[in-house]
Amino acid sequence: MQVFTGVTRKTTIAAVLAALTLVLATSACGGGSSSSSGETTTIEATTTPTASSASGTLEGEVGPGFDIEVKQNGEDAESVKAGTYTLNVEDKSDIHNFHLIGPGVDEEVTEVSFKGDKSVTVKLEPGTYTYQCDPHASAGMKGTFEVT
Ligand SMILES: [Cu+2]
Repeated sequence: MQVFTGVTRKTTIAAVLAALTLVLATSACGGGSSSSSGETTTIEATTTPTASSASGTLEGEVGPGFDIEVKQNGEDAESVKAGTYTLNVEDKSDIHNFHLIGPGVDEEVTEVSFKGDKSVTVKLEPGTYTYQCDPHASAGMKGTFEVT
């Protein structure tokens, strides 16, 4: 390329065209190779969940017998990452309620007389959370899980 730039000034159109052709060829070639490496960064809009705070779903169930439980991914919730969760409660009895108590949360999701499904959003912070049926908590109708 340097050789041509020196010459172009006093050369014929043909030579200039030849030089241009060469420049085009070179730039095309260079463009081709640079496109693989220096290609404009296509920012992919992949929604990466923020690693700092988890989110997800917890399943609560109370009744029809004297049972109460909270599950995550189909297993008894024992250790849950801090974050915002949708808590789906299935209350199968009108003699029990579902009450979640812990750091920042004191939520009676279903009342004793209520029977059916209810969903709430809860923000869980590190600590111990207790879920219980209030009328029968003293009889052991309760459980806990840790939020880390
Ligand atoms: Cu109960």
